[in-house]
Amino acid sequence: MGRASPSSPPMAPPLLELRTSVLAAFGIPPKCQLCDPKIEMDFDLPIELWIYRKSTLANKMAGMAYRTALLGFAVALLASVAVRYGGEYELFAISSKAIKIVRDLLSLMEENEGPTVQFAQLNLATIDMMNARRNKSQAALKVYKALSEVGFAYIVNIPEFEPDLLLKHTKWYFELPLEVKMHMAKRPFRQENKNIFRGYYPVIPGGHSFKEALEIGGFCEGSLEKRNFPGSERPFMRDVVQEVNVWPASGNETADTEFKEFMTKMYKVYTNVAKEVTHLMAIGLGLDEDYFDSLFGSKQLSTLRLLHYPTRLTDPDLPEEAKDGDIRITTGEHCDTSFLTILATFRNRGLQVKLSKDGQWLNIPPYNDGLIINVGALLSQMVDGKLKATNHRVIDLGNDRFSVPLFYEMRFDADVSRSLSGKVINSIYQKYGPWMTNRTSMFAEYATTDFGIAD
Ligand SMILES: O=C(O)CCC(=O)C(=O)O
Repeated sequence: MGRASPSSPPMAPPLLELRTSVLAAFGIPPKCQLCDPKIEMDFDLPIELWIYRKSTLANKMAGMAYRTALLGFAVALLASVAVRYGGEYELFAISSKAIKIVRDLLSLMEENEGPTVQFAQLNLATIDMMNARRNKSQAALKVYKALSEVGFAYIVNIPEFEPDLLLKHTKWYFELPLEVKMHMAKRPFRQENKNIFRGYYPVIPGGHSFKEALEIGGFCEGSLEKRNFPGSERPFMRDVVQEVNVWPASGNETADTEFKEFMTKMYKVYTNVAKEVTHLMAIGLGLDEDYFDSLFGSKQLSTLRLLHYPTRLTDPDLPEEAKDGDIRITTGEHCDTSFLTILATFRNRGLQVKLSKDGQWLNIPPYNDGLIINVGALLSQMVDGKLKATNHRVIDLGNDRFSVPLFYEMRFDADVSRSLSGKVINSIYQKYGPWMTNRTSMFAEYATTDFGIAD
């Protein structure tokens, strides 16, 4: 399987050499990719990365020494590069590369807690969105190949995607007092609240899933009042899953408004990316580009989920199911249930995939400026297994971790009963709404949710 050139502009050769020698000094293999994952799938997996260090005093002191040395080194580097290259553009470009290297090294140094374990790294295919907009058929082949062989790929070069702002707003939200977040909690977590499907859920202790989240949908205006099913106190399922969003009231109105506007925009950016990828995938499957469009539309049930995983280093209730030898798990092995997932992991490591049932866990390197896509089990079934819903999990590296997936989900009435070839794949829950609520109830966060009565 060949490799193509990196998707981001090549690093200036002196810097590349410098980075290699700095990494070598820390005992990190020279081929490791801290900021520029190479494109194309690569199945010989030569790269061992992610070094988990024991939490010893010596390690912490060494970490501080590294940081100090690296910062001094960065200043010296910038000065020497300025003298060597001159010219404003080069200075700017090279400085930002240098800062990126130092930042990546610093974040690696911060992962200084936990056991010493190494996993191989899986290089995913990289789909360049701007190129795909110009040349759909070529990108469609690449999407099809990646999703049929691995089930995961990166989408990069998306001008509308703003990862740094997304991370800033996500962190702002999770740093709010628990009381403010609980005010927006879904009803199973705060009985007096009216929101059931959208809103906040706190960390649930004692399981393999260890994260707090805010879930945002596409229904922005309206009230949280629901119709009751005739003769019953229970609401209609349709109203529950088409519920309006709830937003923070932090006491800082400007920040609240900025958050709401930004996340509303991100929901649109993510769902547009999902739609574009679905078009490429349809072409790759030999279908019309808009083949799947009628399943979605303005009433789609897609969920943008902001996630914060606190470290489990100090988790007093770490259960057996959250341990894999010395590894601490924050999301257990699963494949996504629905259609397509679009995921930002920023600069956070921790996502791993398993390409076969008995295979090894492989690290998916983060790609801050891009989004990861992966296939859900329902999509895989709908296309007669031509696309792969790959199992994955998230492990704890001793730091707080943030990520933002969007689960691209159909409208309530979308027919999910048959596959492309006409095979019956869902005989009991033929519409997406009831199918989705049934599946979702299997996850700990939804186990006690009453989704109401299907109409
Ligand atoms: O946080 C991540 O990187 C992955 C999240 C995930 O697997 C999920 O929410 O299904």
